[in-house]
Amino acid sequence: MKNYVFDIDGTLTPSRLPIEKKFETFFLDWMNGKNVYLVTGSDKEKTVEQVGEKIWSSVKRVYQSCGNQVFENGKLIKQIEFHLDEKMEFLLNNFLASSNWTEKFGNHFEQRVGLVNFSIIGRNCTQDKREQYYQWDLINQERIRICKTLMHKFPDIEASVGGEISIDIHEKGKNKAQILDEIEGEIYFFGDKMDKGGNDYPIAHRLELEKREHKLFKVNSPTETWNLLKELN
Ligand code: M1P
Repeated sequence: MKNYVFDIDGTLTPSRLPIEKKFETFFLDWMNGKNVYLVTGSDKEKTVEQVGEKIWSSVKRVYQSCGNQVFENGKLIKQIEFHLDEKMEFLLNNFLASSNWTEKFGNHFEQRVGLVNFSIIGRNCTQDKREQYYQWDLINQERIRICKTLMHKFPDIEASVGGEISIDIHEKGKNKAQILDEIEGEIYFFGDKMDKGGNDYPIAHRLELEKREHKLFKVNSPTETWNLLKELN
């Protein structure tokens, strides 16, 4: 049987925004009789807010914090701890102080279960500023640079670019690919950050490396995901 695995931000919903109502209705119907999994760097609260309680509790498993906290049919079945140490925090605070992006809005470090989400602009920014930072970062590649420096200085941790304004940081190897150990059979994976440095890359890379039966659907928007699902029907 096929297993359908979906990233959320940029794949099922716009980053940090709710799923389109008509897509939600379509998706709930499409899911029927299928093995569906969600995997995100985000936490339960944000995910429920974005995809809605119905999708969140109807899928087979939800892998929050890149798989460091797992819910099965709505019940918590696994979680691991991760915290930044003082040296890591010091380095990130230096990035914060020296960034060429000068507008800061607070909530730069968000502690999640098994993961820390870090953002230069700060998670309290407005939607408008979020979009401005995203466009600026596409040109300036600040988030990629921070991830590379962090991993170079601290080889035991891993950092990757997830949505539009932040990076996900966790223990080395505790990336999204860990979910592949828990799913048997063919995998259809939908994600928007499958390029190297993105938080969907470890799944795409491992599937290709292990020559496991799979299909990758690299999308640019939730609308593209929706269209692909219509075609798959
Ligand atoms: O899934 C990765 C990240 O996606 C979003 O990131 P941003 O806020 O940078 O757009 C958020 O849902 C974030 O929590 C998550 O880690």
